[in-house]
Amino acid sequence: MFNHDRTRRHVGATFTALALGAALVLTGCAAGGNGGGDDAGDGGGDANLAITFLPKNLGNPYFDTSNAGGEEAIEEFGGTFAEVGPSEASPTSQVTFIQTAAQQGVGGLVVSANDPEAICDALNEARDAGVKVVTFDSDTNADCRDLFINQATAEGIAKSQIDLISEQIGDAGQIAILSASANATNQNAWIKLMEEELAANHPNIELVETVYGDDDDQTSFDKTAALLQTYPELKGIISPTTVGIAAAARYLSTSEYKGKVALTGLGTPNQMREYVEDGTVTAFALWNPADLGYLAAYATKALIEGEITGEEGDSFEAGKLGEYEVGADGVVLLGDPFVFNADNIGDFDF
Ligand code: RAM
Repeated sequence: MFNHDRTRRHVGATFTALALGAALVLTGCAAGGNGGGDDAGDGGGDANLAITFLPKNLGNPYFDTSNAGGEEAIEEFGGTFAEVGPSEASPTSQVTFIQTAAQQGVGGLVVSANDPEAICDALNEARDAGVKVVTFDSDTNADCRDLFINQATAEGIAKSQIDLISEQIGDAGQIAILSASANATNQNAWIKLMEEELAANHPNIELVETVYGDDDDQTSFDKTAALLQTYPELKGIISPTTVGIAAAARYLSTSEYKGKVALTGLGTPNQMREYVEDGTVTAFALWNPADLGYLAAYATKALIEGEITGEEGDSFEAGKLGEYEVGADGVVLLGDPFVFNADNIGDFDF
């Protein structure tokens, strides 16, 4: 499912995106001026193709990669890319960034939400001011955005997580979940479905606790240590966050639990490679974050240019990814989750 050449290029693009995003913020150019129409290049007549990406927080390689995909798309269609974001993934930390982008007159905002409700007023004010709002990765309530670009179905993600841990612990014993922030829309949806999948099909697996590392490396590391101390019988940990799984793997890899307590979840190949190679982790899943950002950018363009309104059945072209259709509740689906293991991890570089 991955285009290897493209994912390789994105690693280089990641640094470019960060540097460019920082430069735009520092010079106050993120919005492309009043309305930004002049900056839209040849991408659609008078359309304001100044598009700002707002991740849950900065400094997470997952979002570096997804936003580099967005930047690639925006360059293709002649818009202006910017990235801004808070240092902490807390419920309201994105509000001021949304307000600033709206004041600057961007044409579109692409947001991964830390909370389904907390940024809604700010997003709707931006929409009232003419900004198209697309959530990606982690949604808000559906009435605060025009579209949600979903990486994979929540059911598919939840099932892949439970299948992986169940294979790794022989379908029996205690497990825990190390999540991102407590309000994260995406992780909470996946966790709820994981609980349902456990109840329906895995009677011998007991979920003892879900803890929150806030998508912060040190907090996630400390929560892993605490879990292992609290539950001496623990057989496995699922961490459905790229920050959490990498921190948990780092803890396990030098501990007495390495190879004894299973760890799976959602991770990036580059962050997990050493832990797959040293035997701490056998398999984990993800989608292609660069494609997610790329698709979100093209969807935003289609909204800005009035090609779609976000109605079910609307369809649009997403460059090299081809044509996509809007489903129920304004959701566009990227594809299926993908499982990484020792046999294939060498093929990926993001
Ligand atoms: C982290 C973030 C993101 C999530 C991935 C799997 O990077 O929480 O929202 O989709 O993990």
